[in-house]
Amino acid sequence: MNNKVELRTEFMTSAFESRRVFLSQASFAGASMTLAPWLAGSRAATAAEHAESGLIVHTQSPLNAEPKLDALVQSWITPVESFYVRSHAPNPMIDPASFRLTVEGLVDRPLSISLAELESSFESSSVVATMTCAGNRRNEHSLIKPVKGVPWQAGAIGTAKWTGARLSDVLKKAGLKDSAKHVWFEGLDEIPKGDGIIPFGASIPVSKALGDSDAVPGALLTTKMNDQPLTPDHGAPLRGVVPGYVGARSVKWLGKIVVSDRPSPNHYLATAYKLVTEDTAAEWDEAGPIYRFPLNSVICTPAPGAKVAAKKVSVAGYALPSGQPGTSIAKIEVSTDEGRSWTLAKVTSPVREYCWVLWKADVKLSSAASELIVRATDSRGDIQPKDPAWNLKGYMFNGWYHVPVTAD
Ligand SMILES: Nc1nc2c(c(=O)[nH]1)N[C@H]1C(S)=C(S)[C@@H](COP(=O)(O)O)O[C@H]1N2
Ligand SMILES: [Mo]
Repeated sequence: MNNKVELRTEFMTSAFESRRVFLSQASFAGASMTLAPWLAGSRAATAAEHAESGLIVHTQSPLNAEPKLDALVQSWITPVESFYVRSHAPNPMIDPASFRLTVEGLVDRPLSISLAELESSFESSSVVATMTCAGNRRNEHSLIKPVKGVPWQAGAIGTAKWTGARLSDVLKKAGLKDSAKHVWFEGLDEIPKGDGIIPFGASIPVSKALGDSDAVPGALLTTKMNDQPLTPDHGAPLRGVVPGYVGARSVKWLGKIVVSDRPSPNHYLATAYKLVTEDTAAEWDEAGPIYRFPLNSVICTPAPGAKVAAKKVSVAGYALPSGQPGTSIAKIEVSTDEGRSWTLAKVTSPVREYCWVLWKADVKLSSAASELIVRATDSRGDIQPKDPAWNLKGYMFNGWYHVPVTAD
């Protein structure tokens, strides 16, 4: 089964034809056509539409864009139009009617599942979970020493309600063999790499795939984001979501699952997304793949350079516990004197495993020009480092977050 080829032919026919396919995707998913077409899932957004929604567009094709930070603290659940997009290739064109998810490898019964079967044969489950790119805050990391990659500010993060089938149920239906240790995900995108083209891929340990708790599935095969059909930018018609893991493990446009005795050989699991300090074969070989995201916190308002009332500055932001199971934010602190003294912030949102919290604090400036600083501590007692170690790809930056402001 090839999810793409037939479609490509159809798309080549004419602009009218391609429009028809997109619309069928939207109506399959029951999208309301009163929504803007790119939100209703009928097509990808243009640069102008993203700019209108306030996103900072780093690259248009593939789309890499993040919201301005003040948009992120408007609500605990991030609206889709304010949700960052990180894609390595243009959105693939997928016909939802002929789409099949295949499940193969170390299973008793290989599966080929249509979207309708996924909805009718498996119980639907929802989870609120934060998605964050391993490269979030790369621009600050690059102040230590510049690195390549999308220069993300602190907006490559968002929290959504994800809905779909539990991966564990699909794997149980296929029947895992005893030797099964890792679950590979493969996207339907086509990323130029060297002389060839590869899909985006990832894998997670079987223990995580089957590790559902009462509140949180180990991983979900999602068709909905915030109760609406997934948009093309976020992986329609099907994406994996792995709560607690960096965004790169939540594969968009998911077309294939392979169960294996080893981690995926795909470039984005086997090579990229590792913490190395030198580009040597020894370092790459030794470093394991990044899975869980780190503890983090960021000030979203005021903006850098803002003029504020020295007596009372209202500060707001997000804080993310590390993706370790059972971990939540324990303490968020703001300083105006370079970290000599700290004011406790108040959490203004629900507190959940694998989710950010939003917070607020009122502080006084200790001098006419000051930096606001935030740091968080989680329930494991881990505290954000003041200055984290540099790494070659600029991943996992979670140092104290600084915002320079001046008294009005
Ligand atoms: N197929 C596919 N899945 C993908 C990617 C991609 O380029 N292709 N990017 C990954 C990365 S690096 C991140 S951070 C998240 C971003 O998800 P979003 O664009 O929905 O915010 O998707 C992940 N899944
Ligand atoms: Mo990412």
